[in-house]
Amino acid sequence: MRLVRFYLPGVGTRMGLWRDSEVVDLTSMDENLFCCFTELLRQTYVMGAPIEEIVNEQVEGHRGVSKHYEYSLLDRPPSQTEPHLLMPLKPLEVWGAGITYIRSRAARETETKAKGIYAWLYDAARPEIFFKATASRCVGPNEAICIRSDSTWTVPEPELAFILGDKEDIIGFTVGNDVSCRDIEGENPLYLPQAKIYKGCCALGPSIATSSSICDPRNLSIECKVTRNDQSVFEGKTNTSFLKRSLEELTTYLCRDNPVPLGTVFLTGTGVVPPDMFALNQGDIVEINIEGIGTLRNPVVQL
Ligand code: DO4
Ligand code: MG
Repeated sequence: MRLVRFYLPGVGTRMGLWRDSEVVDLTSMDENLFCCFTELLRQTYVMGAPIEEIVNEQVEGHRGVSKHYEYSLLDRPPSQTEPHLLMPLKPLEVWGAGITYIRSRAARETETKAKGIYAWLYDAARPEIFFKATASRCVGPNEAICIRSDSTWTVPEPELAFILGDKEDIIGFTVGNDVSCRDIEGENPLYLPQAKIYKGCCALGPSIATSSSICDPRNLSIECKVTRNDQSVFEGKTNTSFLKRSLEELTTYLCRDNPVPLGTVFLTGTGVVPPDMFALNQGDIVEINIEGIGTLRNPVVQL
């Protein structure tokens, strides 16, 4: 099951069930239950039922009277006057894991002045985990991701992201773009928060695919494409089977003595890094597709 959030002019924010080419308006069925993803998540614990059961019951009960929208008509730039997709949830916290793919280890070793630390980290028992963003720094589908004004080497990082419930359980998955400044992190690893956390540093969406709808999260293809002036300037792909650490291992380290809020998003690291001479430019379009979740598309803005 894939859930989205979208905006309808004159009506407001809605939650939707994305089925085939259309989105069913869930909020019109129950405004309280479907006011946002975190509230729905809270209700799963109150009602003792999984998300799918709660949603399916509502959809069944409103058969023939529910409102439907074409997904392709929602998947467009945000505007006050047109319906459009929104970030599927507004997480209080977004965390990231690093150096979880051999490709990331290699890229980081090339860019850093602190040679050896990433090679060491890749094999260490404790993973790299860093605070990435709050909802206000994140953007949804078709919203602008940003290049810091003091960076000349910013790149997309296409990552499988998962959403945590209240018992360290994985509720669902989304596509994450851990936009990062390679020049700032390369100068000194202690600059990592500045390379990672700023306005428009993270994109999430387009949907939340519930855990039961993803057969094997360790076998998903991730594809990334960057378009500049209508021409493809970078294409890369990986598969989550190359992820070095299990999702459980990452979750255990994140949550150890660190109570994270319900609906926390965790980015699992990148296995796609463009060649070293590549940097994002103002006006580029970044598209990331993860099978079973959808394509997250964002334009790039230079701050
Ligand atoms: O320490 C650098 C962060 C690496 C990262 O974000 C990744 O591997 O995805
Ligand atoms: Mg990353």
